[in-house]
Amino acid sequence: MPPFFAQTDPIAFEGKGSANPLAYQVYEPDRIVMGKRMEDHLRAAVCYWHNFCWPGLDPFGGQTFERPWFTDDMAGARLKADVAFEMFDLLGLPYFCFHDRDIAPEGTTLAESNRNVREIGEIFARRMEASKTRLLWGTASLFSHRRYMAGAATNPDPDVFAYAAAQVKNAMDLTHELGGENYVLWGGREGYETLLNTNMQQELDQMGRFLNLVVEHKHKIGFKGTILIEPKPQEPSKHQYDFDVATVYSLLCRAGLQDEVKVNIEVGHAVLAGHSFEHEIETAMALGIFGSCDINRNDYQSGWDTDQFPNNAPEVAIALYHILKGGGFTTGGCNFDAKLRRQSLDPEDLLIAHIGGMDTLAEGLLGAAALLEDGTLPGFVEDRYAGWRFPTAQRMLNGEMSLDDIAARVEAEGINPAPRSGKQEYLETVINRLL
Ligand code: XUL
Ligand code: CO
Repeated sequence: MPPFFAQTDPIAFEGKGSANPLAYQVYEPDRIVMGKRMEDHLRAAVCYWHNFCWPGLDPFGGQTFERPWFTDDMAGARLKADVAFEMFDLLGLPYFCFHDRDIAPEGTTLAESNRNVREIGEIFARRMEASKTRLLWGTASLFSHRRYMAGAATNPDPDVFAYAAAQVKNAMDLTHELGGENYVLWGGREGYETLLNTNMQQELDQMGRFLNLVVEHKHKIGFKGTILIEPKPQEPSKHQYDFDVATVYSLLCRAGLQDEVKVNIEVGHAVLAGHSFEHEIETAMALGIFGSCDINRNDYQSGWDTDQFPNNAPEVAIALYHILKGGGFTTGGCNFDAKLRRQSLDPEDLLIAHIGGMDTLAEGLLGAAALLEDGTLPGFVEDRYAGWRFPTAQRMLNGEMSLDDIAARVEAEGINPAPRSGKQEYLETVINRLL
């Protein structure tokens, strides 16, 4: 096969002064930041769907990209797999992610679809022997085919639930065999369009059982990776049951899975939910369910999912500050769930987009490290809560004191708290000084 990209040498680090768009300016995989290699901090992944499957359509126009593998058959799927690994190797990034339907066409039966997926899985296994790129996560598309228009796990038809479960089993088994480090569930249609035709309690019961089936299967096959749910508030469903991190936590508690499943937080989904990305990260950290990130950028005006490549380093720095402060990634990483704009037609645009995204992540990592190493921000927060270290405060927190006991103490000691400044503007100047 002739190469798809004109670029044949792996993308090199050339430093900040370089005007070469096909070189990293900041991302140096081996550079040590806070005792760890950049690559190991960021654990970046290339996604299959936006790069190799999305044809460039929008609601008003069709395909803009012309790719030789857009043939909807197994020959195209094989070519696509080869080009994908060509790109992974050029970028030198450590991970990739895929949906089952990204990698192989749907057959006329599930058995045929599964065989198609497995055949491409064999190509992946072979290519991974010669490539440094590993699998961050696999997933199943339970939202594209019309059978899923009313949901997969939450479909009113139990046969759709069964079909989805069978599809997930195949995708999980393949993810496990390829050494995937996580398995993701994004429930694009696990929600509803109108309550006029929806039994919400029934659908939540179905969703809880489906998640338990996935976790049971994970243990059965000995998959050591993390099961992740990716929250999103709307689109394609009008109302989704996995709206944001806090809503996912309630779903997990309802299903008894809060210690088994974590979240894959996407920047754009946080924005669509009316949150900041760092709010979602910190919520997950506080609830003990932080897993992984889909790194991208969303248009702040549009109201839909724009999946742009990140290019705002200070924003990324603040998010990574919260991730590093919480201990960093374990099995998770930064998956570029981002796509080119539909006018960016050239093969090299795929490379340039990832290089720019990686440099933004690397710059953000350096910023996050600066915030942590300076210590002003974490120190300020620690100080703000210092009163809780005293034994009387601890007794209020650990349940040793009742409302009566606390009220009696306030009276006996004449407690009359003096408010202290939150110093937001000062802290914002610290951010501006360091980033
Ligand atoms: C959709 C989305 C998905 C998930 C995987 O908005 O983010 O691509 O990341 O299904
Ligand atoms: Co995503």
